Amino acid sequence: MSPDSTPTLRPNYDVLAIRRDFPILAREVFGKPLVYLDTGASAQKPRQVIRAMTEVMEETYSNVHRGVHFLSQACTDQFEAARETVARFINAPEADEIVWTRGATEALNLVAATWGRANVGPGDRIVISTLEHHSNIVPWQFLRDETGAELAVIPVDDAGEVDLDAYAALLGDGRTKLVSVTHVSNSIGTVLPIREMARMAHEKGALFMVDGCQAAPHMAVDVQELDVDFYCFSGHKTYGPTGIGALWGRKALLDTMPPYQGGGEMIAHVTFEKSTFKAAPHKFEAGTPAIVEAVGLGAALDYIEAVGRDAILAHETDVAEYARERLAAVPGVRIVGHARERGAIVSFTMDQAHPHDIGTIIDRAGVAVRAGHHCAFPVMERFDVGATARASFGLYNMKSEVDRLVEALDEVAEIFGR
Ligand code: 7TS
Repeated sequence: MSPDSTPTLRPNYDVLAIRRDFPILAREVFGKPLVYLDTGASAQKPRQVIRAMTEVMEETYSNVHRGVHFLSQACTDQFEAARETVARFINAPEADEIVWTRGATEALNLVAATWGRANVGPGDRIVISTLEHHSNIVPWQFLRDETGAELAVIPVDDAGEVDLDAYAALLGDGRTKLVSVTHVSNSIGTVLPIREMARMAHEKGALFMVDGCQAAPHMAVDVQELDVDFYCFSGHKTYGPTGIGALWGRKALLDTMPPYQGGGEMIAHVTFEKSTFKAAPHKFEAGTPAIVEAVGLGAALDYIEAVGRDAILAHETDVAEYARERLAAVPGVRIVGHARERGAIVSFTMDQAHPHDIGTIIDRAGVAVRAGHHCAFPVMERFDVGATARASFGLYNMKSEVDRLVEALDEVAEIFGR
């Protein structure tokens, strides 16, 4: 089959117009047009986000929630409007259920530290999966070590799908207090059956948290339809800035959770004897927040919605599936992860070369992929690879860029000998 390297131009999906919104995509690397296939690590930023952040700093910037003056009010309105945008983006019932965090990592740590310490004790169990990023492993290890709880792991099969029978068995005895899993695996692309898994957890009285880092930028997320209890994601992976992310939690849960950090913004009243705290979400947001970044994230989510999440998913799936097909045909390439439901991530190894060598050589051809363990050591161990090369796709990628990747891999094969 001759590869079709033309961009996927659907009636409502003009990838070339989208690319023009991302200034960095026009640059060259080592004299070659940049092919950015590392959106899973961090997404590039459209002008709309850059402009929204610049405008805040040029026109309305001030600290939020503190001043009576014009700018403080204006900036607070923008900051809180961004919270509403996040709520709408994941269909949260109320904007007050959105807690600003630095990213998914902080959101996971927040839930482990506040909900966890208040609700988990010896003999209780937290369940995660083999597919987790380290940020959905380590905070639960802290909690386990502090409380004497057990941390159990749902295994995955050779395709990279979670073993639902093993999961059911882990839930069986009713000791599981919380299940926390990724929506989409960052290392091998598996999409987890969140709705089904949340239903199973709830039937056994456990809460359900989702790390939505690799899902929020790529597919429609509806926390009410998924019927989960906590959901989090990072701004920088959703075409927004670094330093900002969001945690959604059911109001009834957030209301009963103790604060995370102490400081300004989160208190109702302070004396040296005792402090009282604001209601959620503010009790979890000590200190001056990432104001400009929150507004930037709001602009990024508006951008994603304007392109259309169903259209993005269809486009990215098309490009990623094309990549799987073309990579599988490269001699010596082994794709890791073959789940039936998969996101826009393709992880692979090559007989001839270490992933770091692959990444370094193709970088010279302008192609940026990530090489390493992807902060998911247990996945590497499960699939018996030390590392993989990973191409991860965003709404701006094209099939012609996959062709560039494959051409660059030919060069790797030449250097290392077939
Ligand atoms: N969870 C998942 C599923 C992730 O992919 C990442 C980052 C995180 C959590 C942590 O996000 P942060 O924004 O708080 O750092 N993943 C990756 C990656 O795949 N390559 O670089 C970072």
